[in-house]
Amino acid sequence: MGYTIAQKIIKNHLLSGEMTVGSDIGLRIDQTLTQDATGTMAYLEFEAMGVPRVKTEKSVAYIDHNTLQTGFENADDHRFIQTVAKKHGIFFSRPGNGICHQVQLERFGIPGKTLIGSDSHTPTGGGIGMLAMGAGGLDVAVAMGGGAYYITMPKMVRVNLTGKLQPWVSAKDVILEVLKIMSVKGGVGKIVEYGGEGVKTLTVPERATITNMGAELGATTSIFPSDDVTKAFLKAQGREADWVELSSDADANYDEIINIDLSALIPMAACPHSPDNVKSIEEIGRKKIDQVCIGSCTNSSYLDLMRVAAILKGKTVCPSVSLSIAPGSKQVYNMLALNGALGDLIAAGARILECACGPCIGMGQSPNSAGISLRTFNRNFEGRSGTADGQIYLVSPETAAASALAGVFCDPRTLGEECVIPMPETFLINDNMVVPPIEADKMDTVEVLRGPNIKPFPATAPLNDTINAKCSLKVGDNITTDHIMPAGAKILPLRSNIPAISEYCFTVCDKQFPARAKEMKESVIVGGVNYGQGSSREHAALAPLYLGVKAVVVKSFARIHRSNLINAGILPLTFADEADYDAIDLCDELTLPDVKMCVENGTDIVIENKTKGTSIVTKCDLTDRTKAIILAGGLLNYTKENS
Ligand code: MIC
Ligand code: SF4
Repeated sequence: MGYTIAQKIIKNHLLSGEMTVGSDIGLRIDQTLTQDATGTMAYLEFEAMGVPRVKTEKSVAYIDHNTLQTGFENADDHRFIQTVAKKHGIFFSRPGNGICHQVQLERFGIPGKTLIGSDSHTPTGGGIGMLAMGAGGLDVAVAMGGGAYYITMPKMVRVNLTGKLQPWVSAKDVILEVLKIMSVKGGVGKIVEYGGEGVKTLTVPERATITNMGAELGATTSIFPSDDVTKAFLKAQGREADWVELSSDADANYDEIINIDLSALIPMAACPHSPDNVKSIEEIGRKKIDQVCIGSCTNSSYLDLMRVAAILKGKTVCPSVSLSIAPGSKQVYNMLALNGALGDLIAAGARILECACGPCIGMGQSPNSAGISLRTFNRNFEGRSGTADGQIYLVSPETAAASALAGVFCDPRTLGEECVIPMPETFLINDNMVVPPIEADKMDTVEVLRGPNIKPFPATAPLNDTINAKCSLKVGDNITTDHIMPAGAKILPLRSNIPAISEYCFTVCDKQFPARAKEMKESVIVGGVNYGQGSSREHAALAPLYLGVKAVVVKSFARIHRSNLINAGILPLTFADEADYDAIDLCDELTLPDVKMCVENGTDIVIENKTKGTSIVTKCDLTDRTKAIILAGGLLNYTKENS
C-alpha cells in the first residue's frame, strides 16, 4: 500500500514508534522557529537544558508579536532573544523583518523537511510541502537540543480539490469552506492533505493561507504537494535548489475524503466568535461595518496586498471605516513600496502598520465598543481583539478591501472585472534583517542580556501519591487558550514573567480565578469538549501550574494544549462518562487517591468528590514517555533526569 505525502515525510523522520494511527511517534526535527511571545520561555528552557549549540539544520528566532514597546519589557525580551540566539546557533529575524510564518515560507522552508514552531500557525509551511507543526516552547527547546518531537500518529484526511476559483473568490474562502465542513474540532488527531486537479491552480501563498488556517480545524497539520508551482515559488525566492518533488502515492490510503469544487465556492466570512461559524457574504447582507484589518500570517502575502491595492487604487476608504494594513514581511512591504502599490494604499486612506502580528493578537487597533471588524486573520475568539464586545468576522483580502470602500459587507464579485496579479518571477531578496549566529568557537564571547522582566520558569515537583484539591473553576465547551491566558497589548509584555501573567489567567471567564486558585493552594479545573483549542502558548499551562492547578478534567482536549499540560506536569484527565461533567461543581473538595500508582500502572483515575460523597472515573491515556514526564513533574525535570 502506498503512502500519503505526510506519511512519506514521517517515515523519513521516524525516530521511534510505529506508523499506525494512535501510536506515539518520535520525529527528527530539521527546522525550528520561535516567536517572541513564546520565545523567551522557550530559550530559558533551552538554556536550562545546558545544550551549548542547537542541533537542528536551521533554527530561527523571530520578533513579530510583542512589537508594541510601551515599556521596557518587550524591548528587554527582544534583546534577550537576540543575544541568546547569537550565542547558541540560532538565526535572529529582527523586529521589522516580518511575521514568522510568512518569512519562514519565503526564506527558509524546504519541502519534505520537518519544522516545529512555538506558534500554532506553524503549519503555514505545509503550503510548500513541509511537515510543519505547532508545539509548546518546551517541545521546541527539546527539538533545538536534538531531541525528538512526539505526536500521536494522526489519521489522514484528503481534501480533493477540483475546478478553479471563480473571479474574486479567494484561498480564504477555501479554508472557510473546510472549516464549515469539519468544524473547529474536526481536525483533532488528523493531518489534512490537499490533492486533486485543483491544486495546481493555487499559488504557494494561496496554499499557505489554507494550511495556516488548518490550525483552526484543530488538525496536527495540513500539507500540499510540492510540484511545479512550488518550484516556481522557490525559484522566485532564489531557492530553486531547495525544491524536491513530493506527492502522495496513487494507492495511498486516507481515513476520510472531502471533495471541494473550487469553482462552486463563493466569498464567505467566519462570523463571531468562532472560525467555523461560516456564512456567505450574500447571506450576511449589506450590514454596516466599523473597521477592516488586513494582514496576519494568514493573508499578508505580496499577492494578497497587491490585490487589495488594485481594489483601493484611486478610491477612498469609507469615512465611517478604519482600515489598517500590516504587510506580512519586509519583502512584501518593500516590493509594494518599490512598485507604487504602497502609494495606492496610502492614498486611499489605509493606516499602514509595521510588518508584525499587530491587531491579530490585540496589539493595537482594538475596534470600538460592539464594533464590527472585518479581518483577514484566522481567529475571531471573543475578546481577542482587545474589545470585549467586538464583533470580529474573518474574511478574504478581497472581501475586506471591497467592504472598506463600501462601509458595509460587500461581496467582491460586485466589483466588476477581476484584477489579475501575476506571481512575480523574482521576489526582492534582501536578508539583511536576519542576523546569523556567532561561530561555535566564539560563543563564550556573547553575553546573554536579561531584563528585570525575565523571571525563572516556575518550579515543578514530581507527582504526589495522592492529590487533595478543590475545584477552582468549571468552564464549558471549546475553551480557547485566549480564555485561559489572554493576550493583548497589556498582558503580552508579561510573557517572560509567569508570576505576573498568572494574575490574568482565566480572567476572561472569571475575574476571581487567580485569587481563588491561590487560596485553594492545590486545585482542579473542570471543562468540556475541545478544551485548550487555539494557540500553542505554554503560558496557558504554566500560569495554572503557578497557581497550583494539579489536574484538568474535561470531555476532550485540543492537541497542543494537552501536550503543554503534560510538559508542565499537570494531569490531563478526561471523563470516562461525559455525563460526569455534572458531578463536580465549583469549590467541591476532591481527592485523587493513589494517583501516582494509577499513572504508573496506566489504570483509570478515580476522583472522589468529598463535598458530594460521590466518585467518578477518569482516563489519562499516557504513553510510556508522557507517563514518565508526568511522574517527573514535567518535561524540564524529565529531560534533566534523562540527559
Ligand atoms: C496566536 O495567534 O494566538 C498566537 C499569539 O500566535 C499564539 C502564540 C502565542 O500565544 O504566543 C499561537 O497561535 O500559538
Ligand atoms: Fe501572529 Fe496572528 Fe499569526 Fe498568531 S495568528 S502568529 S498572532 S499573525
